[in-house]
Amino acid sequence: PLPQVLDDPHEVERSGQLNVTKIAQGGRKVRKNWGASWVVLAGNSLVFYREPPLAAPSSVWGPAGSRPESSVDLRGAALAHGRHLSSRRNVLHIRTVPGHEFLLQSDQEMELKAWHSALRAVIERLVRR
Ligand code: I3S
Repeated sequence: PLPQVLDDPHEVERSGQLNVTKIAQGGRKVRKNWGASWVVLAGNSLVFYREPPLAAPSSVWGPAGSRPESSVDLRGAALAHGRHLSSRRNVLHIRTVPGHEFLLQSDQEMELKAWHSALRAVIERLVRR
């Protein structure tokens, strides 16, 4: 039989540390508050954790018992470069259907490009469903 993960709608597409700030909530601009988060892209969600997982790859959902700080539904989300929205380099801008907007940033260009591709692929796949 195929490994179960291939069938799992919550298969983790990507996870890693990024600098994150919310810039709008429900269409209303909010003050930036950049901070490092452990970010997990899985299923139709982007999930933010305060801390990276402690050790095992099986704990990509965060340390045992840890709850995400927040989570957004990527169905219908818009993804764009965020360079016009920040002085930082390598910035992505995500706007969700309910009007929550986030910037994701990494000092490592390749890392941010990989996130861009992974997010674009997931968002496109969700559109086709
Ligand atoms: O888009 P802004 O307003 O230029 O963003 C900067 C400010 O939010 C600033 O905070 P306060 O003005 O609230 O003190 C942040 O410290 C900066 O990091 C923000 O700009 P960057 O370019 O880092 O996204």
